[in-house]
Amino acid sequence: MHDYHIQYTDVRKDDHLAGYYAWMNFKSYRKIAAESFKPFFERYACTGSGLVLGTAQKELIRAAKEIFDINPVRVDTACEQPHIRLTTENNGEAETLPGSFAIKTTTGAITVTGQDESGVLYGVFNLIRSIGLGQTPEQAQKSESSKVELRLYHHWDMYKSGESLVLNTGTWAGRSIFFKNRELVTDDMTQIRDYARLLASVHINALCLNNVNVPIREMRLMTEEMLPHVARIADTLREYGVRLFLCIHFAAPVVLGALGTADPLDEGVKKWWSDIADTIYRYIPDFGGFIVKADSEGEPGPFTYGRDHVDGANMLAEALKPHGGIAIWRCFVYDCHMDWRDRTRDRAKAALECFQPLDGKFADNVILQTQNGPFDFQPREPVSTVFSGLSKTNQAIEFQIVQEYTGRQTHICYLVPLLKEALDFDTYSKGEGSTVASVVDGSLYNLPHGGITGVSNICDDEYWTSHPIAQANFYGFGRLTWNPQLSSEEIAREWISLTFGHEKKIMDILLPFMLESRELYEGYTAPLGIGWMIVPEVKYGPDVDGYEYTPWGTYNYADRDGIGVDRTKETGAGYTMQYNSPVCDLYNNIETCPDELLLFFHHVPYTHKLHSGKTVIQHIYDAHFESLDRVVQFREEWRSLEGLIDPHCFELVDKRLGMQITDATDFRDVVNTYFHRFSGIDDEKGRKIYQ
Ligand code: GCW
Repeated sequence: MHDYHIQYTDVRKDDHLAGYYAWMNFKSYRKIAAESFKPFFERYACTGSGLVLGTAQKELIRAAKEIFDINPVRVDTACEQPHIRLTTENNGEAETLPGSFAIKTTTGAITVTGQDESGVLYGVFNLIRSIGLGQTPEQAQKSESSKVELRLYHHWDMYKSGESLVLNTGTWAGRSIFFKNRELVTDDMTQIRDYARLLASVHINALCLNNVNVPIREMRLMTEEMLPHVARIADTLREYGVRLFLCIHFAAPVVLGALGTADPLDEGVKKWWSDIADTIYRYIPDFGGFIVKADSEGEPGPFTYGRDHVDGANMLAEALKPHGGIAIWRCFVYDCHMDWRDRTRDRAKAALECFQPLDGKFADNVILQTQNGPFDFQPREPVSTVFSGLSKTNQAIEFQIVQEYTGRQTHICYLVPLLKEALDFDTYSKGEGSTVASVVDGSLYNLPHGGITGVSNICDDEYWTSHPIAQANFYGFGRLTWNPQLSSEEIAREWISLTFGHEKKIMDILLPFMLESRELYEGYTAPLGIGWMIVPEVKYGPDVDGYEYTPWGTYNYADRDGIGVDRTKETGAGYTMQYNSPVCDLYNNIETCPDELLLFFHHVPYTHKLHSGKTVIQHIYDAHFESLDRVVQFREEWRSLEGLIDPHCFELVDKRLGMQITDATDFRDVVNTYFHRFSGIDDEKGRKIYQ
């Protein structure tokens, strides 16, 4: 059988290629940089002091050197010659939310005002980005802030992912940058610092170090044994204004603490966690808090002790509260021992059924974190109903930036359109305009906390993300966490320009393909919102029935007549009714349900006509043939860029496109043959479907 395991790229740390600096390779901005910036970069002034402000100055100096060959001189603020002025004295120039900044250009100075030190750093990065985008000092002026308080990149890393292939746990991206040779990195922090720089450049302000599944070695990260080392990482991240979080294991008091129980209402357990928190904050004074996967896929939780999620989350929140920490509690709670024979139960309904009754009972330093869709990061899912159903609880949305289910860092799959769909989705929970973005930034219900989090696609390779183009997902995630209003195209344009320069031909070829790529992946994998037609465990490669008779609750119910899951109120599981009006009716009604989600909500015959005018079976054939054809065509287009792109990157992408084509061909043939055999309906265009 074809090997669908992760294909790593080579680690080439010796030559720091452009890929390592990603979109922040200042030297590559030289070609486009406006001369009119130069006089300003001769000098700089800085009001205030502090660690992050120091970083902002370093980055400014680095940009001056790498873009303009200038060693800027530090002057005082009274300087009358052109200079760049950094200041945290915010007299209304910048907004007051943390991280806000303003850039203002006059003949004498470009002033970067931050509401705080991070604001100055973000302002500096924006100024430099403007240069990389070919703007003038006048065009670089702006004032920005973000309502999204928590912008967190979550490393699902583990000790074991430091060296080996990872299947069901660990990072799906490749080898960990934090755990190397089965040890936590404790000495040279250069790579982690370079990474923190990339995070801050897109204004990500938090990082979680370890996987949501927490084996014993990772449990020890929060103990005296490991904290000195963890603190070194936190110290490095802090230079760029990034706070560290850790995932914890709910039963740690039993496993590590030798208590007989992890009951959240037990006084001994409470004290144990509170001592743990005190210890952590001694080493890491700005520690962000805990992320918890509890009572989920075998991870322990409060249910064991007859308690609920409120008891569990609030107990941890109480331990963190005196230090200003937050407990992030995941809503990925469902029965993973389902019976495919039992049609009355539906995994999609589980999260809201579990958490809605608890709305309003969580402490105000608890955030409930829900995946964008009700299942598990499929290429297409409707938006989770948890965002529509809670109004009194802080919420965060969790995306998967690593391509566990979207092409395994081997296929080009630009995920920003998927993220946008979820953030722009109207929950109607307070009438029209109640977008998910406004739920998770806390503004819709005026809640104290909220956030956007993403499972990181970073690994230890020369491009950080295995596939060079997957850097765009890291970049795009960060840009959207700061400003969910940005468009997918704007972000892709920025990324392409900053990464590959300003050659028009590159933009003309790469941009349209990136914007289509998620739908292409969807097109040759699973049709119309059904998902899950993949090899279990590796979660990659075609296997239509792979999950069909498993306990995971992820079925397609295909038979000779039709396919899809009936989730309607009248004849199905009723998941549609968890949405607010009018969304519930839109999805519940087969006439109005959007094509791309049809099979998620309805079981239909293969001959059912879509809004597109095609039948379902013809759509399946067309999508599989055409999506693959487009990738093949793109490879030719990519090859026409030879000479315009760094040769190593050019070849790497070309090679990966070859793998994408091979695997998409497998998908096309397996899925088409499967449904042709089942339905007996021929492709109306007479293309080759194997028997
Ligand atoms: O479906 C599973 C993924 C796991 C992940 C889990 C989760 C880290 O395959 O890799 O665990 O979801 O989101 O908790």
